[in-house]
Amino acid sequence: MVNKNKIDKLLKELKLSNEQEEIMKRNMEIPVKIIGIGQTGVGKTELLKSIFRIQKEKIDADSMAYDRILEKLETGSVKSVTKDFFSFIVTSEEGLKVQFTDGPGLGESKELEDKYLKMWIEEIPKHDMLYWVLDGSSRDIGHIQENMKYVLDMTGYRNNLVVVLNKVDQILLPQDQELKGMIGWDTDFNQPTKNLLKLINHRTDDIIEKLIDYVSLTKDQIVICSARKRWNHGLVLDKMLEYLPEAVRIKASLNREVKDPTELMSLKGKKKLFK
Ligand SMILES: Nc1nc2c(ncn2[C@@H]2O[C@H](COP(=O)(O)OP(=O)(O)OP(=O)(O)O)[C@@H](O)[C@H]2O)c(=O)[nH]1
Ligand SMILES: [Mg+2]
Repeated sequence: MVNKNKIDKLLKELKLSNEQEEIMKRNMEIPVKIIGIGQTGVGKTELLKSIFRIQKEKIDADSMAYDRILEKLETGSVKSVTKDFFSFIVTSEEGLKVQFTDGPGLGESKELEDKYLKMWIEEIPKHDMLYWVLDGSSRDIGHIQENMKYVLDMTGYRNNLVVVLNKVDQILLPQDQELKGMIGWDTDFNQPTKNLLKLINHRTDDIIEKLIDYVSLTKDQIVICSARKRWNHGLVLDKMLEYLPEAVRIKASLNREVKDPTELMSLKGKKKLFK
């Protein structure tokens, strides 16, 4: 359910016919659509599981059967598990509906990569925003730079992209530090130790620099997390909402308990909200 009060108030202000109002109300129920891409095994599916508590009551009845979603959200450390595209809709506590699409990972083999890239380029434009998951513990970025540039050139999603550096819990401390008994991941507090955080920042600065130069992204578009440890994943979702196209972003914020941005919008702008 979207936030009825705010929306009814807005509709009244626009003085529309009943028919127009019906269409607009229906448009407001359309979920915000988000899609995540990345190499196989980087944690695309795990990230989805960490962002949402996939509970029966939160899954939209008409999106997909709950058991089938769980089956689809399988993760695996040995071979690639996600074979095709599938979407499901989750409704947040404030009533924001988000449709997430997961898909097959890139880089499994040369033949599959070309086939999958083509499929992604067809699938991405059906969405409001794209996020790209990277293994933050790997330095192998050359191939990803190329894929990213290609996909962004083909789809034009540069300004509606968030890059997620996942698996930062797996970055290893230098051996001399380890020998001194220092640890990377603090299991008591489930967060990186100061030493690991320093390393994470160093590593991510390096990746960021390479992406900014080659793919023309900004530093602000990049966020770090560990999906498996459930660390920083909340920030990932916030960042995604931040990079939605403007009209969709305001539609999303209408459903969240934040100050209402529509108060300061022109009538023309308000009408656009319901498109
Ligand atoms: N340590 C650690 N492991 C992770 C993290 N995220 C995912 N994994 C693990 O990495 C493996 C692969 O994760 P998936 O979510 O299946 O990866 P994927 O990107 O969906 O892979 P495909 O479906 O093959 O494209 C699983 O064993 C996950 O539990 C993380 O942040 N830290
Ligand atoms: Mg997967």
